[in-house]
Amino acid sequence: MNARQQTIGRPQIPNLKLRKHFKQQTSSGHSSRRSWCLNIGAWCFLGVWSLGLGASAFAADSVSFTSPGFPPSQMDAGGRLVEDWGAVGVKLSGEGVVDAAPTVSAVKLDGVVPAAQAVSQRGAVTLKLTAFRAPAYPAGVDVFTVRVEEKQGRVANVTLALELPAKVHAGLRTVRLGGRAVLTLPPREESGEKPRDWGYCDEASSLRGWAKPAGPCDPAFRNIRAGMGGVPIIYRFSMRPKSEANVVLGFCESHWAEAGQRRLLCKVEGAPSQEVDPIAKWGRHKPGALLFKARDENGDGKLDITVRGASDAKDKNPILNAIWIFPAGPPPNPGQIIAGKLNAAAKRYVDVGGENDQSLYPGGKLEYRIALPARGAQELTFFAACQGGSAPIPDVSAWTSETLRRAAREVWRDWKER
Ligand SMILES: [Ca+2]
Repeated sequence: MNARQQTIGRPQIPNLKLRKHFKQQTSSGHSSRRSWCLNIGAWCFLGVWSLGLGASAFAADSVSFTSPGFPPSQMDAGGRLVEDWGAVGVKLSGEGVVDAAPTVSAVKLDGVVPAAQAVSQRGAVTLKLTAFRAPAYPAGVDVFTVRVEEKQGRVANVTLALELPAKVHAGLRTVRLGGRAVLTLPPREESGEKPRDWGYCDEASSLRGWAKPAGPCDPAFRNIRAGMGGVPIIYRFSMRPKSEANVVLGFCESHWAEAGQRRLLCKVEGAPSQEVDPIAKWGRHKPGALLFKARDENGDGKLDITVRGASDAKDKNPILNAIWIFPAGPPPNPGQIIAGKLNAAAKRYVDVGGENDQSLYPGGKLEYRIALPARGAQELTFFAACQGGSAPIPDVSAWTSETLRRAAREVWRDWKER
């Protein structure tokens, strides 16, 4: 099964594991925990309980929540979501924003999904953090929603910064710890961060010196970006709306020796898609170039370039070595481009994965600038990896806030009816 097959479709409930887990929990559980739990219904036991066992079940210092058959996660007294990889919290700042400790409690979403919620009155705004477990195969996903509401009847500009473990690496849409995706971020467009004129906007990796081009050629052929895990490589370039350009993509395959392993689907906006097997077309270690008559088709002033691995290829990880963008007109000579003799004539020359490459967004701090109208509200939703699992990667996973919420609702309704 590939990643996509694993993460779409109806939720899969590990029934056998579920029964075993439930049995273990109820037979070994703390007696005081068990007594209140039995009072409010055994199904709730796996959902939410107060960790402060002396306190009432629905107003706690910290709150655990889960989905049937999964080990629980926790929201701590500070409203931070605590996972096996670390904790994620939210820092709010802005004019009229004051500090205040949250009230953390157990709530039910849609009347059935156990969740933890932290609410704090922060002067100009109310901050509400909600977390629940969705039964996404195989380890579950925690959905963490940050909601900011304006309360004083005037426009509010606030900045919301994510607080994460020091060792994480933030990409465009995921935060990773080592090779593990631990947090899925909302689309970067929602951050209020201004994009650069051009750059990559994907979950691919830059690999310097990966390719070993044979013979003299442009040095850009030595470096690549690679879509490990089958993620696409995506670039975006600003251009005059509706204008045209000659776009050249450069490739050099140095891993496979035989054709039929890695095939690439290349889409440049405004031009017909092209599929290429670099070994079949050019050979191993042989630089090659594909030409596209590009056009800003949707008139948004940006040219989108996407390279994907063919879904039925043995190796689904796409690679890309170089990009040239030339003015519209007669097509440039591929041999001269490969030799690096037309770089000066190009409007953009990108050593993909190399020296002059860049991300579309400057990155750095994970901050979201939120402009709230009077009495307005805004939500940002993050997906967190649970114990033994990873966060869904956009472009590979089909999970959305809506489908995760629906999956949680269905599993708890089914569980309740047992
Ligand atoms: Ca466009």
